[in-house]
Amino acid sequence: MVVVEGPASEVATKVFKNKYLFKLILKHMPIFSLKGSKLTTGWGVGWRDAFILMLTADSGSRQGTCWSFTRIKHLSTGFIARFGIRMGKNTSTPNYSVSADGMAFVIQNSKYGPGAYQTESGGAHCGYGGIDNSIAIEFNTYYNQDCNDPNGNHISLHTNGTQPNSAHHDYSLGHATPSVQMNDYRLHHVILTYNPHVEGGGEMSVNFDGADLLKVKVNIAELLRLENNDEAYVGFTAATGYYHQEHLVHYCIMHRLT
Ligand SMILES: [Ca+2]
Repeated sequence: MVVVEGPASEVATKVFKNKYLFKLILKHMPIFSLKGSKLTTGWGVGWRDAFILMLTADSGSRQGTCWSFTRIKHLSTGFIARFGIRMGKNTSTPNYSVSADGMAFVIQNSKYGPGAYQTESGGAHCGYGGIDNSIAIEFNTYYNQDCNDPNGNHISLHTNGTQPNSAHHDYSLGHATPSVQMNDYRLHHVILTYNPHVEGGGEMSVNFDGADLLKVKVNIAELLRLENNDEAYVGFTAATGYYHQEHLVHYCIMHRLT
């Protein structure tokens, strides 16, 4: 795998080889950016240096969520979300076996709205377990046997339709393992693309540090109960348990696809 360092825009350009198309997409105003979001719950959730979102500190039994202020429109016609995440411990001698649990990018139209948070206990659910009517793309950095995790370093797309979501892999539509340890406390660039216009009814794909890792057949408008068949809250969740680490989001920008 090629690890792409550098500004997010350069990473994105490498993903979207059709530069004309990419420019066309970016001409629209973003439908969501991290700065327009709202912290809703959790202990120690806050902004570091005014613009980096800290979902959990390096402390045990924490969970953090952050949602858009309002429901985001233009989801059902496709979107591109670009975000930078950093997980791990601020140490030069990392011990991944005691660095947990992971975070998720979540789209939800829960009955609790922007008050939705993890109702499952423990860090294993990455802050989204129990949120109804949601889809989560988790960046899971700890092996939990009881969740049937494939390993301690995987990206997985989880949903239970309109019912409460779960980090158990019975609810995974697909997973992949990056070649780098995700919680190495370095900034990693993610591009999540949702395109409902492909054959078969829709596709979500995850590019991690410039490498296409995961592609899953899914149609969110059919799977979830979206407001006006189109709108939902978007944001991030994270959790720690007995073991812990920092979970940070450096940036997030979403554009509509069409
Ligand atoms: Ca786990």
